[in-house]
Amino acid sequence: MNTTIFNKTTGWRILALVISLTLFGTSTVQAKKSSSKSPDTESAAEFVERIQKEGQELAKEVEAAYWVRNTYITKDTAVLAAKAGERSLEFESKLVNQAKKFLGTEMDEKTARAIELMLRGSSAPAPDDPAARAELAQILTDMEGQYGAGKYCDQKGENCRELQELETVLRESRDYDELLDVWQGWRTISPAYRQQYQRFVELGNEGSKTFGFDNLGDLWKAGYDMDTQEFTIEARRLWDQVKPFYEELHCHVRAKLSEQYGEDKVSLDGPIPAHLLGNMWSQTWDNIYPIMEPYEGVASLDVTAALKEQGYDELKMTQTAEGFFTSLGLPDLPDSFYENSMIKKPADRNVVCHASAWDIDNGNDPRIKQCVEINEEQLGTLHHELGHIYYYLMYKEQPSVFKGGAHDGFHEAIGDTIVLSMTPGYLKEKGLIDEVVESEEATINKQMKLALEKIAFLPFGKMIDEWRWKVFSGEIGPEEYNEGWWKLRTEYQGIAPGVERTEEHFDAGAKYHIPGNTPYTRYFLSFIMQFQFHKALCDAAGFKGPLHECSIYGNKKAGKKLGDMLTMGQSKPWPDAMEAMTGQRSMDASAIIDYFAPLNAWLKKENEGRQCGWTN
Ligand code: X8Z
Ligand code: ZN
Repeated sequence: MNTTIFNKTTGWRILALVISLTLFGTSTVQAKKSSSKSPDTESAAEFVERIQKEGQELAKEVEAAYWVRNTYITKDTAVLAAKAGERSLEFESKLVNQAKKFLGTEMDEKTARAIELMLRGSSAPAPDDPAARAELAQILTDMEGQYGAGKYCDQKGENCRELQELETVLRESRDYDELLDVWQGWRTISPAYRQQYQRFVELGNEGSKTFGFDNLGDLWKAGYDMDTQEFTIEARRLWDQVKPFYEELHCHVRAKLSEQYGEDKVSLDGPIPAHLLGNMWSQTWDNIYPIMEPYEGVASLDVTAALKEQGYDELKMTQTAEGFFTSLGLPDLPDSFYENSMIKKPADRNVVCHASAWDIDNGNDPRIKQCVEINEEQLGTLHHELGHIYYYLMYKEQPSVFKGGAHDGFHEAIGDTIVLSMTPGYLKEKGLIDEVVESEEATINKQMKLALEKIAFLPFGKMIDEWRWKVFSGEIGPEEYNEGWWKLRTEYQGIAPGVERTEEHFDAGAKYHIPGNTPYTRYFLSFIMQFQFHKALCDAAGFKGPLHECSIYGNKKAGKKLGDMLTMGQSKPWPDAMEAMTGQRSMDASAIIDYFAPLNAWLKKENEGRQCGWTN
């Protein structure tokens, strides 16, 4: 998401580079030699100008190829996308070699920032070699396509089901064996590209070395305006802030699931079977809220039922999300958004259904791609995607090198911040619930539902890249991908597979962002920062009560604060954007902890006498 040429929120963006900031930070860029001309006599500023122009030209072709590939998976679109990817990688290699020549030369601050950004942000750098570039582009195209077209069929190869159908079972069924069957079933799609992933790691690591990094993990960590070591410590600090609360939630959920499925299936001191949490990857648990509901029937918040009853379709869902943003004083979406987006799953072809937002034609043709279903979760995802779109629209006038989130976690946090304002009061106004019940019990119910989404996610958000960082550094070798994966799943999330897993499997690969090669720490950061942002916007709106009751819907002051931050793009280091929005210069989990204070206290009481925690 950071840099220049091609922007989409998930997937294997390859046109941007990362070089360690410790090596090539602004001050180094500005220091030393007094000449601002490269050996070719082009000044740094002229170089930046030229590259952005060239990049925009190339982007037209690349964007078109990727969009078609993602919305129409065939052998032919694979050829087009892989070719486009190859050309991007070639451009990237050229760009980096040229940009490096300016390091250590004198230049103005803006140009220095631009060059710094050009030299960081790639999620898949290729070795500087045409054959390796072609191979890398091919592998990435193939893996994403295989995931997108993945299906679980019966033993005769019939009755095939796609991911969304399997997810519905995970969401709705309470039958242990049926759940386990679809859970295993989806994981039959990924062993096919385990070898390719291994090769991708080799190529990506080699590419990272060309740019001054030991491995791809270090390169990814360099996107945060701080030293890579410092970033690792920072992420760990945030996790430590929220971990005790997660453990309380885990303890309670395990006890309830044990009541539901029996102690023989869910032991009271071990990890929770991964297929019982209502989600294919156990990443959010709000689908099992009905089992967890603290006070039965109090202030029922069945938004899904209301959406269905009221005949919401894909368009109305999208317009509802847009309506929140415009209520803040942000602009209407351009007509082209509705003309060109894909919001409905096509019946006749394979597409990559995993939702994403695309900044096509420099902010002039922003689009989303989402196989919208009519339920509450998808309404949330639409707000999430529009958060990306509004970022694109607001930083549209920035030079293309500054188009990007302050860091990638910022980009992920915008839409989710808005969703935190979808309070019972807001839902009532939209006719999606009948009445707002105000009581302590209602508060606990609502917080439980949200915690099952937001708190349950945190260790998952953290462990995915923990696994990749280890894979990239070689600490987890190719022969132990699955063992390493489950070790981290158990350590962080306290979950375990309900059936034996071996190195024949490739369970990491059954999560989109692995074959799609999208870094994941951004979501961990986002889930923490969105509460920080929510608090700041509620302050701007002059809200005085407890944070979980605040909605900024319709508040122009909050909208201005948000809009101003979005407009900055990545023109400044992220602490500046954070300060503009919150007055703080660092990421901080206090807001998410404060927000959930009532539930935290309730859980502690519930867990009295229970043995919490698990052993690996
Ligand atoms: O991938 C996404 C978005 C697109 S950027 C739909 N998310 C993560 C996921 O689905 O795993 C949003 C939350 C986490
Ligand atoms: Zn996103």
